[in-house]
Amino acid sequence: METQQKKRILSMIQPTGTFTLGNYLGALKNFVHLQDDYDCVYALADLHAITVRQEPGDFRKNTMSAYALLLAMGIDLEKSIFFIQSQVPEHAQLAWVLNCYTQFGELSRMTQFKDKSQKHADNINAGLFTYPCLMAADILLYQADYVPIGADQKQHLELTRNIAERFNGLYSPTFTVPEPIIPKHGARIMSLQDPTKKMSKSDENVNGFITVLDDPDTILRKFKRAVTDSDAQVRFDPENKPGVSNLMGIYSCATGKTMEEIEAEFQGKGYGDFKPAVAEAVIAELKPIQERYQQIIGDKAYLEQCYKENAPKAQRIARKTLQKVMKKVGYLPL
Ligand code: ATP
Ligand code: LTN
Repeated sequence: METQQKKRILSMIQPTGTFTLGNYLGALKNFVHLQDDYDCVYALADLHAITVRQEPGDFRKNTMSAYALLLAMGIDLEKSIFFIQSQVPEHAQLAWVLNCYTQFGELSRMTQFKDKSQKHADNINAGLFTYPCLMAADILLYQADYVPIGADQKQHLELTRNIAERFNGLYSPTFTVPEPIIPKHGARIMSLQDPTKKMSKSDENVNGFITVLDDPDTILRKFKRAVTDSDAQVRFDPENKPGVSNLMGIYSCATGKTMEEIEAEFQGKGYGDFKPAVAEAVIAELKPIQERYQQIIGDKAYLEQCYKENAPKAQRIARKTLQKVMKKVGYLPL
C-alpha cells in the first residue's frame, strides 16, 4: 500500500512553573491526541522563558519538571520528538534572521507584549518585544503544517504566517505556511475568580487557577469557591453567565459531553451539585497524570537520557531549513 507522508505538527510550551488546567485543556491535551495521526515535534520553550526574569535554580528545576510532566501526560518518544529549545541553537539563529524580516509596527500590535509589559513594567526587555520572531522560527524551522495552541497565541501564529509568506515571496518557496489548531472548548479557560481574565499560572490569587499537580482536596475547594452568578441555572451563555459557562467548558473537555448534555444533566439542580461534579471530573482526568509524574520525576537519569537523545533528532530537521535560509539570503557557506 502506498504510504502517504504524515503532516507535521509543532508546538511548544514555556517551562515556567507548574502548568495550569488552562495550559492542559487549551494545548497539552491536544499534543497527546495528535500523535497518532501526525508527525509531531514538541519542545519546551526555555529560550522564551527568560523574557521574564527566572531564578536559575528554579528555572532548571521547572524545566526538568515540565519535561517529566509532558511525558506523564502521554507524549510518547516512540512516536514524537520532544526536546528542549535551548539545546537546538538553530532556533536562536533563525530568530535573528526573521527579526530582520519583521516590522516594528507588526510587533507593536501584539497583545501579549502589551499585557506582559504592563505586568512586568520594570523589565520591558527587547526579547519580550521580539519574542514572536523566535516563535516564528520555532515553527518554520520544522516546516510545520499545523500548530496546536490556545486562543491567546492566535495572533502570534498569524504573524508567523505573514513572515513565512513574505520570505517565500521575496526569495522562493522556503517555508510551509502553518495553520493553527485551536480546540472548540478549552481554547480559553478563564480564571475561576474572575471569568473575564484568562486562567494564568502567574495570577496572584491562587484560587483563580488549578494546576495539573493540585491534589484532589485543593481542586474541590477551588471549584467550590469559583465565581458564578445568582440565578443558579446551569446554562451555557458566555456573555451573561461567564463563570458557569467557563465551568461548563471545563466539564465538557474533561467528560466529552456537549453543552446540551450538560444542561440536561443538571436541569433543576443548582451549583451545589454542579461544582463538585466539575471538580470530580477534573480530579479523575488528572489522577493518572499525577501518578505517572511521581514515578518519572524521581528518575533524573532517564529524563536526561530522553532529552539528550531528542535534541539531535530535532536538530537534523532544523539544520536543513536553516541552511536553505542562509543560502537564499546570500550568506557564504562554510
Ligand atoms: P502565563 O500565563 O504565565 O503568561 P501561560 O500559562 O500562557 O503563561 P504559555 O507557555 O504561554 O503559558 O502557554 C502554553 C500554551 O497554553 C499555549 O498554547 C497557550 O495558548 C495555552 N494556554 C495558556 N493559558 C490558557 C488558557 N487559560 N486557556 C487555554 N489555553 C491556554
Ligand atoms: N509562545 C507560546 C509558547 C511557544 C510556542 C512556540 C507555541 C513558543 N514557541 C511555537 C507554539 C509554537 C506561549 O507563550 N504560549
